[in-house]
Amino acid sequence: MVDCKENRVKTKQSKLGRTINMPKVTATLTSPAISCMHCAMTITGGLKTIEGIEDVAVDPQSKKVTVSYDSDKISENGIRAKLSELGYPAD
Ligand SMILES: [Cu+2]
Repeated sequence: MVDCKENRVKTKQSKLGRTINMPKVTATLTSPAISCMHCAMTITGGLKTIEGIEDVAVDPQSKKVTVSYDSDKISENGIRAKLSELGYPAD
């Protein structure tokens, strides 16, 4: 009887461990200060130092920054704050 109960608890725990999925979010921000590929490289390099940011794509022509991130680790506001710090505040 006791063994049976323990097994049930173990099964429940492993199931919970499996269902944890990373909440991946993609945000697109526009920063008018972006003017060339050098800006794009500064932004990409700067944002990638933040834990939780997985992918950064900057298009100097449209002045858009597309960021994929783990919303458990960083928020869109956190990304905006970093962009401002780098000299490229988003609209
Ligand atoms: Cu530039």
